[in-house]
Amino acid sequence: MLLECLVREGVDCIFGYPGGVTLPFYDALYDHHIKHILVRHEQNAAFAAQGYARATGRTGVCCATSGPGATNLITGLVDAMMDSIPIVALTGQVTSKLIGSDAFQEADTFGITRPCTKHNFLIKNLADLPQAIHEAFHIASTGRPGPVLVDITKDVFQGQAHYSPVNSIHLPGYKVFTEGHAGQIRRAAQMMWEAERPMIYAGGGIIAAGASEELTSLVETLDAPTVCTLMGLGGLSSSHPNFISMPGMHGSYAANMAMTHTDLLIALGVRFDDRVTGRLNAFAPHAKVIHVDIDPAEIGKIRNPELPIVGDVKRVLGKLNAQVNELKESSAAKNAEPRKKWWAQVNAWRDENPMKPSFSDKEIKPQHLISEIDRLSGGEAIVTSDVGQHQMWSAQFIRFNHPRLWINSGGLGSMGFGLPAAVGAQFARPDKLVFSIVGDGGFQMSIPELATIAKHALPVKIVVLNNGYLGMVRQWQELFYNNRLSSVELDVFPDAEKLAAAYGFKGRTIDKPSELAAALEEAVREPGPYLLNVKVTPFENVYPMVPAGGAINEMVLANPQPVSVD
Ligand SMILES: Cc1ncc(C[n+]2csc(CCOP(=O)(O)OP(=O)(O)O)c2C)c(N)n1
Repeated sequence: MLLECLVREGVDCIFGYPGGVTLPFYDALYDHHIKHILVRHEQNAAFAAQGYARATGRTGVCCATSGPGATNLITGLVDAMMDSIPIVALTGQVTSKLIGSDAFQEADTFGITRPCTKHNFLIKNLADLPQAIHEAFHIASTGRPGPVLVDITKDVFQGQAHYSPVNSIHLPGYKVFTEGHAGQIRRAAQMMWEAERPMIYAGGGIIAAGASEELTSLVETLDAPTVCTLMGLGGLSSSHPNFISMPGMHGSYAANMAMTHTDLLIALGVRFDDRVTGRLNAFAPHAKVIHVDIDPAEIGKIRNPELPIVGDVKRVLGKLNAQVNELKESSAAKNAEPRKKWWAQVNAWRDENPMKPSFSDKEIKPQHLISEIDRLSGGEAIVTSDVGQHQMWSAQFIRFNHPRLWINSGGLGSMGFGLPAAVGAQFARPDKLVFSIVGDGGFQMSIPELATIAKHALPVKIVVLNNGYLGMVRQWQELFYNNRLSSVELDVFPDAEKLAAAYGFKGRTIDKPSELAAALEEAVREPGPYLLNVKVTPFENVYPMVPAGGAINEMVLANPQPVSVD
């Protein structure tokens, strides 16, 4: 019955790990056409399900047994919650009569996951199962997407019943406002033409709603400079002339200066994250704010907008574009002159401090590595990253010409995300070139998934940006803790060639700039997986950088002083 529900929800694969309580489910999976991908740790099942969901927009599914299996999922659930990613997690629970008796492998999964899921269910009666599963998929994928967990007791797993179709879903307490208020949309269009220095701040909501086309149309009609957040990269093509890169802590100079000087911030599917705003009382101080979001709880959470619009950003933008176009003829000329000046100023900021990778002919600069990956991708490859310096350099220097190419853990910043996310993304998009860019720290958190990659011969190109340190933490220790490098050195790292060979695929370590291009090309040419360990300059910092608590226009643009480490 459970599998029939999943089939009807369009599920084609599940990432999971079995155990005692879920044995009956795994028995049913034995000869079922839904693929089960055996990962090597439940956390990675949740990350792989996310990789699948982030690459496609479809709901990813993961599965774990009771107790430790379920608790191992938690980081992946919180991660999906923070980034609004639709996944359904199925967990086993002890027999309903034993709940509360400290039975073997009992954990209060329902209680534990309450704050880290959009919704969760505990199913103790077989008859409730189909309704709950269909509701879970509905809740995960509608409104603001997110993780939903269904905890199923062993007696329910052992039960037998025929599936009777669930024809309707009634959730009286769950309301999704998609359309946006017509009057507010009209007012927003007027404000957009009244502004002298408008700019668009586009986030992960654009990707979730599939609103890239509508966004691009607004950008072009208004001819506004546009930033995409870490979660929104690819929402507007990075190659678009109006794209002025990412804002925030490691955002571009032009993006942060424009945010500081705009008089109308058009915030679309964003949540004013602290990594974007910096010190709040200095954030966009001259701007009126239009905030479009599907989640009413986001409106005014961090910044009170002058004009809120609650709705699906795709639907709202569709209507807004019509209004903006309608008003264009009567309004566009009015502020043409100040808008021209605004663009001249934005372009001057771009020229003043462009995002430029560094190169050296002695050692491989991390930015050089990332820009070589960008060259091979041409804005078209899927790139999953882990968390740290390599993630920021990837966001700065890799172009994403479409949505759903850039897959990273934005809100939670979970190390260990990159590799399992690549597993999910490559399963979902076998046609795509998938790079997994990981640090030497995060890679060692997810090494077990090399087995999953090998088992399925997934042609993921794993690139370790190996700086010998927990680079991002080392950077903070250097800049804010007097360069006292405490517990950040990673001086033991496996031989990449031997490690890959142990799993049955190819790998290699390089450390010379002259080897870089050819080594990456070789990795891409290889039909199977490839592990490329790239030894880069150890003490490179990510810039620009807004120090924690600083205003975003107070960026540090380069190393303040030479670094000495003894
Ligand atoms: C699970 C987890 N633990 C700790 C951290 C804190 N943290 C953020 S970045 C970072 C360093 C990452 O080092 P590495 O993977 O080598 O990447 P690099 O910064 O060198 O590119 C750490 C420890 C985290 N984000 N996630």
